[in-house]
Amino acid sequence: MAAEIKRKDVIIIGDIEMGGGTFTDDFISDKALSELILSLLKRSHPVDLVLNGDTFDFLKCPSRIHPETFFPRHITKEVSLAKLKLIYTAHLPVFKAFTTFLSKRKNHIYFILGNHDHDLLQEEVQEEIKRLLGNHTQVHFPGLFYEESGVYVEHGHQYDFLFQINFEKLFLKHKGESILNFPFVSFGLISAFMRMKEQYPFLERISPRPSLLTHHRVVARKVNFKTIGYFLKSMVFYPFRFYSDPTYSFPTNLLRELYHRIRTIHFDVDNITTIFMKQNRIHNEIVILGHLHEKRIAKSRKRIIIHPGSWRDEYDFQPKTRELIPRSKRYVDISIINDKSEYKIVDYPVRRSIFHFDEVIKDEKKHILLAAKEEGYKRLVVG
Ligand SMILES: [Mn+2]
Repeated sequence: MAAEIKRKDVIIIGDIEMGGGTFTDDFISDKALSELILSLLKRSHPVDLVLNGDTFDFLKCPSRIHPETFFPRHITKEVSLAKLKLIYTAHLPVFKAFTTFLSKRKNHIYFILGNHDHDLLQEEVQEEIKRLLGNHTQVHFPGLFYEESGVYVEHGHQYDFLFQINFEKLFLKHKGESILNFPFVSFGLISAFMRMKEQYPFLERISPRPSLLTHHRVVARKVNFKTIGYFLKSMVFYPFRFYSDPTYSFPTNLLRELYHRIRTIHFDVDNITTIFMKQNRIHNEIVILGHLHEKRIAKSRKRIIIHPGSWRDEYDFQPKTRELIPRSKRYVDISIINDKSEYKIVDYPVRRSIFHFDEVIKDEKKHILLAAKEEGYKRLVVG
């Protein structure tokens, strides 16, 4: 009797970062992403679609947009649900593509936890996503990682000192309500930087950040001023002013780290690949990480670590020409045939033009809209 061939495909897409359609939302590739998801329907064997963290940008999503955007610090389940509603409205084509993808019973979606979608830890949010996708059996929230036949997928923020989630204390109590226990830096981002992101929405899409800031002194000064200001207030003022508010308690071990970062203007994420390898607890052949928004491959004799890059709208700054080169979107396509895994890193074609840095900083909002137009995305909030 001939052995039956067992095949399953695993598609990994990370750091999509769908937000609320406002100027703090950096995802505009609805058209490309939904096309890609729908193309998976052609496959006759089962497909696991693994969304490797930061699928949603709850962190930079306001909880309401009228009469103006509002970014609360206390994330109750109601706040998370209000944000999810905005994200759903702003990115309907992607949700519809997920739903259609799930219409085949053999297909599954896994939402892995990232640091921008910490809100997925709220059970009500998981239930609401299942409801929005019209499916309660093929939608999964496995937590930090996905594992299957030698393949290991994790977002990677747990290896990033500044964005680690404290799993010993996932929730805080505030005024009798349960709220998400964000890392100190995430609370800081919400309170100190969202208004700035609205004012300079394009800058944060450009890499590398340190060299960029040397070309934009005004913003560099503001970033440093805000960081130092928030930091000082967090040490000497907030703990007293808001003594009953646990989101203002100050983690002293951050002091040295942040001081170092301010001095070196180091606000990019840590080298999580190295930290991951040092911890060396996972021995799978194919490891996919996210969080770093750039393509990176680390190969050894026994295994490969792949960072496919993000799906947000991002650019590489060319210092010589001062051009902004759009980064391409990528996913990892793994086929598992009789427990043997093979991977492909696939570039998804999105046609975009090159912007000029000096033009962009003259009118960032105009270029945000221009980029969206090139990808056929209609923003929810223009004003
Ligand atoms: Mn991340």
